[in-house]
Amino acid sequence: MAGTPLVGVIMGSDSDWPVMQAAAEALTEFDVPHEVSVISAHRTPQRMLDYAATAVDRGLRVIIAGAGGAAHLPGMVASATVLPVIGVPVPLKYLDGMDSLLSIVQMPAGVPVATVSVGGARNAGLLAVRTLAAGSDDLADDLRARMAQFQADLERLVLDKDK
Ligand code: RP5
Repeated sequence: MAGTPLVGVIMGSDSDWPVMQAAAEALTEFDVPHEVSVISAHRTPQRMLDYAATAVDRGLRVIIAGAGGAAHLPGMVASATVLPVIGVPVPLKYLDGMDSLLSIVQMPAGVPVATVSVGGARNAGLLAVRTLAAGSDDLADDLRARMAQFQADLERLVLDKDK
């Protein structure tokens, strides 16, 4: 997507992409410039720390981090950046994603991760849009208007079924 990325979508493995692509799709729907990277807390720890340390200077404003199993990526990234981090628990073959959920949501005080539901990558993308919409620049004004329209459309989808 054109423009300096404002949102970084990262995941522990390319095997997470079938879940995580919904986050990127939501950002694309709102024309939010974003980047997608595979970064593993366990397999590429230095890459993870470099990514977190340079994120602000590269222009990122929100990071969406998805991982499965022993899902340490969102929390570790949150510990190494001041940006808001949205965690996506990716469900794997065993334990129905409960391992991923608990690994991401049970953060120690002082290091927040905004955790969405298991597999909830679309909501992660929408939450990133809302985070940007909370600003006071032209982009925020535009995103607030578009989010209001999105919500009205969502409501209409339900009400139209009452015929
Ligand atoms: C986690 O291990 C990744 O986020 C992924 O969900 C899981 C399995 O990774 P692969 O073995 O499929 O590469 O770190």
